[in-house]
Amino acid sequence: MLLGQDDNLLNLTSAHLNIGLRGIPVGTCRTSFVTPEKGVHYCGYPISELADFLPEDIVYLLFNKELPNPEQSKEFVSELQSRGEVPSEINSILSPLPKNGHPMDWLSIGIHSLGMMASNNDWKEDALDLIAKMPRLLGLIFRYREGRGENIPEDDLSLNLVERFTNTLDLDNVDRNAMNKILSTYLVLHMDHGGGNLSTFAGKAVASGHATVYSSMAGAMNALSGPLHGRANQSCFEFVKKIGTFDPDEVEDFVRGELAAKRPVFGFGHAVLRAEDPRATVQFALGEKLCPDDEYFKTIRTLREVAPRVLSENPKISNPNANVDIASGTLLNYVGLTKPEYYTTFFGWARVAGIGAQIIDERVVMRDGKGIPIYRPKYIAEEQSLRHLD
Ligand code: CMX
Repeated sequence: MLLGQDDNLLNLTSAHLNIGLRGIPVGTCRTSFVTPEKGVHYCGYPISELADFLPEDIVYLLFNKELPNPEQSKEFVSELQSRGEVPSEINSILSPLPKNGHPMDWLSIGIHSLGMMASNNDWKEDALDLIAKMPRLLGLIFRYREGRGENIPEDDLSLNLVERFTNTLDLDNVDRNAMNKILSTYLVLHMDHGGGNLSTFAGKAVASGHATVYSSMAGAMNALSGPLHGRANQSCFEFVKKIGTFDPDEVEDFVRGELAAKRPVFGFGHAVLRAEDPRATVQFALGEKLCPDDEYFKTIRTLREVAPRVLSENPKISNPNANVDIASGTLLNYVGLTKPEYYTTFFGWARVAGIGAQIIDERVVMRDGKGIPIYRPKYIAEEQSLRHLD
């Protein structure tokens, strides 16, 4: 495969340094790729074709590179159920954690702790076990962090992944079916996004030193927690709440005001996509069915009309269209998951599947099963660091 013209593979110059490896090929990805027009594809399927599948089926796809038939799907749901038990010791680890700590920090600690208790030191076993344990772990994190550590329902291992989370959460006055549907779609849409996004790359890099899947995934979650990465979905819903109107003229004034103040218009723009993210399109369609009259949904519906037009006025902005984060917070809020600081944990929950599958590919499939060596990119010494050399 031709990657460049010289024997360094690329015509690298100093312009390629200190830019976060942007555009520099590192490896191949077997689970997903992103195109400018259709966004992410999982194992060749555009995401818009997968949105209504059960999350378990998409985990199967990412691990096996093909969709399961109905029998395989049933078997895989049972397999994950059989791996789902979370050791009870996790309760005494989570319960004293600082309640004002960010939920992503709780998630990282939770995953690391599970690893100390449950790792088999086997890439695939650990990845599947962690996927199976995530709903209970996340449910417990919500409960302890909210001070609801009493009377937690037993983990019902006959349920599917999403149902096990909402069963542990056990919120009053919510439509559990609507919550399950929104979460299922959310998980499917967020499971994977190519090989080079920061959290996936970080997780694979940690795994390349043969840390366990749990340690690697805790590292990936730390990477995901940053406001420039996964935490954008939290910021996006906070932004929508701040707008406080769905009147097109007022929304336009708000957008222009944000741009004038040099603040981002959240929910719009993308590094790779050059059209509306199909994951946004799917979520808008869901919202039109579920909550067309919700005040925040009305705001994002207006934003979707107004913001691309205003952003297009700036030729520097490569994609003025809606991205995945525009609608997810509004939908989660509508079904009763009202606190934006938790939204990145759902992103993390989903990504455990994609990152887990990619870790397995890099550890035991690629290079005829030999795996990728430990990551060791090259850094060039700067003048200052050479100062004491003769
Ligand atoms: N609001 C304001 N300015 C924006 C913008 C937006 N929505 N989208 C792009 N720009 C600006 C960039 O900040 C950049 O400005 P500078 O040249 O001053 O640095 C310029 O337009 C060109 O940017 P770009 O090449 O079009 O896009 P980038 O790859 O640099 O940035 C992204 C992509 C997502 C960070 C950016 O569009 C943004 O900040 N969006 C708002 C935040 C957001 O919704 N993030 C969630 C992303 C979801 C996802 O990645 O899937």
